[in-house]
Amino acid sequence: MKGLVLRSTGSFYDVLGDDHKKYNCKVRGKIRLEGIKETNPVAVGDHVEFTIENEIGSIIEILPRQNHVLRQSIKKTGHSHVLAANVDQTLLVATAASPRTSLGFIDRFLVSSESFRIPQLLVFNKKDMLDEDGIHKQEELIELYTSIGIKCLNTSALNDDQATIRNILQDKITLIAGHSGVGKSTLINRLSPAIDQRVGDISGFSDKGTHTTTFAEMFALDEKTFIIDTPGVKEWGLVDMDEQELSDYFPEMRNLRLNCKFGARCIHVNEPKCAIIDGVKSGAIAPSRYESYVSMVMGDDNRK
Ligand SMILES: Nc1nc2c(ncn2[C@@H]2O[C@H](COP(=O)(O)OP(=O)(O)OP(=O)(O)O)[C@@H](O)[C@H]2O)c(=O)[nH]1
Ligand SMILES: [Mg+2]
Ligand SMILES: [Zn+2]
Repeated sequence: MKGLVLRSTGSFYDVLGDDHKKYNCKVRGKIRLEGIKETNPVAVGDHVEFTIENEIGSIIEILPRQNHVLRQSIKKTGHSHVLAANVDQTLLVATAASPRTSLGFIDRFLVSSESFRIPQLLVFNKKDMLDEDGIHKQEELIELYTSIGIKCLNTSALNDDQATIRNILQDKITLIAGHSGVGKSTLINRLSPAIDQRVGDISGFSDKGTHTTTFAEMFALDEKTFIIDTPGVKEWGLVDMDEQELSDYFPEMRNLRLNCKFGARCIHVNEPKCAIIDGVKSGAIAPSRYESYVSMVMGDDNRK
């Protein structure tokens, strides 16, 4: 039978069969994947072929992927983890309230999705917790990210009805990511009363990064609309990319960089007649975005 992987715990998988029933599956034997060093071969969102014997399912094949979202494992260098496969868009839940999302984190997330050619959405949550100054700062951020072509929303997952977000999700598979405690599960519960994801209590997540959600899990909002809740992360490690390639994943730099004197060899850090550095001076590129770029190109991308 064919099915869709809804949840992975590392050794067991919940698979939604073509018969609309859920099966608990294991992986039988070794499943090979096109030369990727991954710590988990089967991912949420994978379409698989499986057999059932004595009520236990065995996944025997992963069908070709349209794409995947990889995260560099912070502990084991060189290893990456497939967060999900076959994703239509990614949605980052961020907040200027607690636990505050740094711009470095937002930019790493956007670059990562862009490198897998997956469109991104930014949802600024917990607006009910902001004072006037906070609201103003959040509006500036929305202006900045909207100007580089990213769809942004400002919300309170706790108080607002989520009709706008619901519309943006329609007929797509959306991966939802963000720090622990920003409100991913709260938002998901809001989107569908049938979903009842555990939500952390305010003191629980604090700064220790205790996760309430422990495994990525896919939920259906309707037959064609799926969302994937993921455990909160402290850092967004970038998967190998070279210096020259990085500026391609900053939409506002992509075209400008063609005018650099050193052309494709320019990494836009201290080269003369660099169109990107000029762009920062003229205001075409936001200083915070350039700062994120420099920290990524310098390779300290796992520390912010
Ligand atoms: N005031 C306020 N609190 C919120 C809002 N959204 C979520 N919270 C609270 O923030 C806390 C964490 O929410 P969760 O939904 O568990 O966060 P999460 O992103 O799923 O966290 P992990 O599963 O650990 O990654 C809970 O106490 C929520 O009630 C919001 O818009 N406003
Ligand atoms: Mg959660
Ligand atoms: Zn340059």
